[in-house]
Amino acid sequence: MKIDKIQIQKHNDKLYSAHQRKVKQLVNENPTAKRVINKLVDFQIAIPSWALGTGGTRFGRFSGGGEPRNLEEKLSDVGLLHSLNKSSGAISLHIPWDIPTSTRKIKALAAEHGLQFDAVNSNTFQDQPGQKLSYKFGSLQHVNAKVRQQAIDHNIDVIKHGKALGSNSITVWLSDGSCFPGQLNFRKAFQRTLEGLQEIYAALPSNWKMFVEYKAFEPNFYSMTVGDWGQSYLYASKLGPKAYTLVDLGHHLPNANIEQIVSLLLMEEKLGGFHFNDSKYGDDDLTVGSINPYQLFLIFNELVEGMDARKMNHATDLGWMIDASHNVKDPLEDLLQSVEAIKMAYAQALLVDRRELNRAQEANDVAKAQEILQQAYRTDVRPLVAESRLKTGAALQPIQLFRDLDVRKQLIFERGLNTVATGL
Ligand code: RM4
Ligand code: MN
Ligand code: MN
Repeated sequence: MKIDKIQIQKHNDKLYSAHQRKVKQLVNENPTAKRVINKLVDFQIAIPSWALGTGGTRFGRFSGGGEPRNLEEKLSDVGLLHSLNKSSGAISLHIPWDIPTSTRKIKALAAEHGLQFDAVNSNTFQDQPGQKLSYKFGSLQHVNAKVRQQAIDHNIDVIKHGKALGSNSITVWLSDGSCFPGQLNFRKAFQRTLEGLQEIYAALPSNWKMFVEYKAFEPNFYSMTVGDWGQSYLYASKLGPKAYTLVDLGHHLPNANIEQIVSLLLMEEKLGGFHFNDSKYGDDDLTVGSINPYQLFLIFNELVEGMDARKMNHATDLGWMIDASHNVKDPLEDLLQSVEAIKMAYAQALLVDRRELNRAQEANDVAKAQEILQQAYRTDVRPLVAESRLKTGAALQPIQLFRDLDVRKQLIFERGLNTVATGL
C-alpha cells in the first residue's frame, strides 16, 4: 500500500485554516519559531525494523494483523510512516532478522520509498537455529575462544551487509554478563570483550562508526559486561575515534540522570547516538514521551546546547533511532507517536533562551534558570512540528490520516491477518 500526494493534500486542506491560525500566533510570540521549523524539517529519525510487528505481553501476543512478512514489506511500512510524517526517512536493520535476498533490489526499493539505511545491528544475544556454538555463557566475553570468534565473525558479516546497503554504522549490543557472584572474572571478561570489539573495529570501513550500547540489567542478572555509560565509554575510548557510546533511554538504573550522561559524553566527543523509548521501571520499550516527556526535553536541552558548543550538525552528526516494542497498540500508530514526541522535545529545546539561561547560571539565579527551561517546555509546539510536515508535503495529523485511510485494514487485506514480523 502507498499513500499518494492527493490523499495528503485533501487531508491538509481540511485542517489548513485552523492550523494556520495557531502557527501564526506562535511565530508572532517566538522570534525563533521560523528557525525551529526549518530545523525540524531536516530532522529524521530512524525506524527499527524489529518493531514493526507486535511484541508480547505477559498474557500473550495480540497482533492486530497485516504485519510485514519480509524485509520488502518492512520497507513498505517505514515508507508509509515517512509519507505521513516525512520525518522517518531511515530504517535500522537487525541481522539475521533482515538479511536481504537481493541487495540490489532492496536498495532500489528503499530509494523508491525515500529511505536510507541507518545503523545495522548485530545479534549475539540469542542463539539462532542451527548455530554451532551457544551463547549460554556470553558471546564476546566467553571463556572459549571459539565462541568469541563466532560472535566476531557474525559482527563482521553484519558490517558486510550494511556496507552493501549503504549504511555507515554498526550498533553492538551485548547481553553478556553473569547470573551469580563468582561466576565471572570481571577484568578478564572486559579484556576478552575488548579484544573481540577490536577485531570488529578493525573490519570497519573508514567512514563508519561503531556504537557500543550499554544496558544495566537483563532478567536473571548479577553483572553486565557493558553495563553503563562508564564501561561503554571505556571500550569506546580504547577502541579509537570511530567508536562511540550509544544511549538507549531504557537501559539505566531507576532515576539515572540521563541528561547529565549525555552532556558529558558529548563533551568528550564520545556520544554516538540514541535508541529512543520510554519506561517507568525497566527496559519497557514504551512509546517515546509517553511516561516522562520532561526528561526527554531535558535530554534534548543538553543535546542542543552541547552540539551547538561543538558546532555539530543536529540532523546528521548523531544517530537518531527509535528502539521500542509495541504490544497493545498498532505498531505504526505507536511509531508515529514516538516520532512526534521526539520532534516536540527537540523543538522545545530549540526554543530555550540560551543567552538568558547562561546569564541566570552565571548569576546563580536558580529560579530564573528554571523559569527559562519551563517556559520552553510548556510551550505547545505541536503547530510548529505540524508546520514542518506541511512544508515537506507530509500530513498535518499523521495518525488521523492513517485512520481515515484505513491503512491497517488495507495491510491486512494485502498480507493477511496472521502474519508475523521477525523482531521483538
Ligand atoms: C535490546 C537492545 C538492543 C536491541 C535489542 C533488540 O534490549 O536495546 O538495542 O537491538 O534489544
Ligand atoms: Mn536498544
Ligand atoms: Mn533495550
